[in-house]
Amino acid sequence: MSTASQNGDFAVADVQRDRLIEICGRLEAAAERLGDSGASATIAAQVDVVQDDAFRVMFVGDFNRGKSTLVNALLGELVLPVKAVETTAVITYVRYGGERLAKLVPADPAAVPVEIDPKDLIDRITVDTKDPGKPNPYQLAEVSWPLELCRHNVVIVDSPGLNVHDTRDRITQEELRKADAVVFVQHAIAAMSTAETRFLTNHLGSHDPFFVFTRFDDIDAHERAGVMADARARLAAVRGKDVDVGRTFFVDAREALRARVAGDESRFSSSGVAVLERALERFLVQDRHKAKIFPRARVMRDLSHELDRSMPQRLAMLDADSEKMANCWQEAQRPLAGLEQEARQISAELANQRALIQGRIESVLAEGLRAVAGEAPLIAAEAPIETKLSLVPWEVKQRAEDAAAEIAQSTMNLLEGRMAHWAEERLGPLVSREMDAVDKLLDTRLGDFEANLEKLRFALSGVAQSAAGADANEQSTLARVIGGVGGLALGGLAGGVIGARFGPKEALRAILPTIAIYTAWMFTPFGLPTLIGTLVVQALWQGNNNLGRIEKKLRAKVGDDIAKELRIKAPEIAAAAAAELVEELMLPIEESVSAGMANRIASVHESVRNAKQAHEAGAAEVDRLRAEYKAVDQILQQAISDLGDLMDELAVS
Ligand SMILES: Nc1nc2c(ncn2[C@@H]2O[C@H](COP(=O)(O)OP(=O)(O)OP(=O)(O)O)[C@@H](O)[C@H]2O)c(=O)[nH]1
Ligand SMILES: [Mg+2]
Repeated sequence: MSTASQNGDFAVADVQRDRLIEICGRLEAAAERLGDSGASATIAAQVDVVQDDAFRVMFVGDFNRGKSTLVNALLGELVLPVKAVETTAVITYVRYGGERLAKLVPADPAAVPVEIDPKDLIDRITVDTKDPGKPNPYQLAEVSWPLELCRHNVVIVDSPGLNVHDTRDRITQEELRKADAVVFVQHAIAAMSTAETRFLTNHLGSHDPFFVFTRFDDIDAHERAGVMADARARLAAVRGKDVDVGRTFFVDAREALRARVAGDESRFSSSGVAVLERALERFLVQDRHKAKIFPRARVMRDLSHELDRSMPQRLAMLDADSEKMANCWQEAQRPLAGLEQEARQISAELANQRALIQGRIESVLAEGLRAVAGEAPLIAAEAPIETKLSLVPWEVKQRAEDAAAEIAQSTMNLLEGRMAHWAEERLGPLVSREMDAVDKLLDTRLGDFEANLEKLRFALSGVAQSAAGADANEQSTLARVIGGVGGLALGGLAGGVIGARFGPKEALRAILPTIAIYTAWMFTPFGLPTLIGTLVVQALWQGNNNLGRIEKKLRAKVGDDIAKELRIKAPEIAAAAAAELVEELMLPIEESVSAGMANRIASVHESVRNAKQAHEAGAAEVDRLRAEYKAVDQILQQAISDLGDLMDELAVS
């Protein structure tokens, strides 16, 4: 972004990220020196995630709205294809790279990605105007470019125009789930078309998009204030609340691109894109940066506390003589077996919970689909269409079929919107409640597990664990460490669910794409028109010449048929969507909980083995290990304090 700010906010965020990585590096080494392989693997996994974690800024909108022009303007070069017709055919990621490279990922998962000359990129990812519907052989283009903006871990995502091809729309919707910031691009001269309104309602409900209106240059100066007010009012009508003025931008994207290419910063500034750029930057380095870094820092601090608190027990095991150790180990066998048993039980309870949640989501979803199906006749009676019925003999059938197809499509579109709304109202809160319940279950059960683990460690060392960190309210429970680490490391939707709880909005972001994909499947029209065309022809044959009445009948028939068909499909769709949702929400949690408990048990074994080996090797080795533990303790204390500083800084900045 602009040179001045590059050295500002992004630099601060970069430094904080690097500090977290550096502290994690020290912690990993400390865990290794303690011989705790589970902890060191956990920390290493966190470092990998923090290192790869990018800010994804996704540009979406109908075709030809200026998405690629805007992205190029941010990049300062004509990297992506820009044309006055439907253009972008493939989702494109732009990342930082020292060299200019482009890679195409084939749609066929068995095929390997191909490196291409970036100059050829435009040819390869541009829609074939002779056959726009032809699927592009690639599913993704990845561009590396030596751009300052992307150096700060920003990945820019350009997407194909919406509402032209179903498959491209579907890919875009999936991609939205991963976006940190969404830029919804429209024309200032015709903001919020029916299709755009639908997209905003159905797919952006859980995002706070940046709204960009291009082609502001096409509007006469004296009309501009009116156009801006109108666009904002339309947005507010759909969002159901006033849209933050700071989230709407009226720009001349083409001018911005030209100015950037010419290196003319003042022209770039007056294009309006500079303001957008700064707003995006602020959002990324403030809101998103904190949302990404803070929970990781906290989980690392909790883990450091956990390691630190085991220190007196480790030392006590070194102080004991080998005969006493052997006795303790003997004594510890029962609690150890108990702990293993408990771990199995907790895993089983989670699996149980998953089945319960799946059942609940399925039944609520089926109920919603049926309710929406029930609205089909009413909606079909009013659905807007353009085709007019005709009595001219050679037109009758075709017109009737066209009208029926249009009524069906228009009804389906409206129903899809109802479904999205319904998911937002009912399913979002349900999922967030269920995940809260999982959170509580983990709190209690992992709390028990932790208490038993502590008993075992006490049996082995004769020393109780020291109290938690200085802040009593921040006392780390195993649930928080395991839940936090697991969710975050897996990067899954579960990430924020435990440890740092998701609210209904995040739950929605997690479930809406899945619901949209399944409802789209449900609302795919199903061979209505032919049948209905014949019906109308019959009515006319029977001497019914009142077109108004015939259209009414046609609408009633279409509405009833849609309702019937949707009711038939509802149970199957509800079952499939619930299964997929629950798998995405719960499996990462289950895996991290099982692995976390197994790690704790393994760590007990490891600490006993280390003490035993030292005893066998003799007094010198025991002294060496004692000194080693004390050194590691220092490192842990320092890391805890450094993480605390970083968290304080993140909290106030
Ligand atoms: N006058 C004017 N033209 C613009 C503006 N933004 C984009 N254009 C032009 O609009 C056309 C479409 O721009 P693209 O960037 O290809 O649009 P897109 O949204 O990426 O289109 P798809 O890839 O088809 O989805 C190009 O001819 C641009 O030069 C603008 O703000 N003002
Ligand atoms: Mg484009």
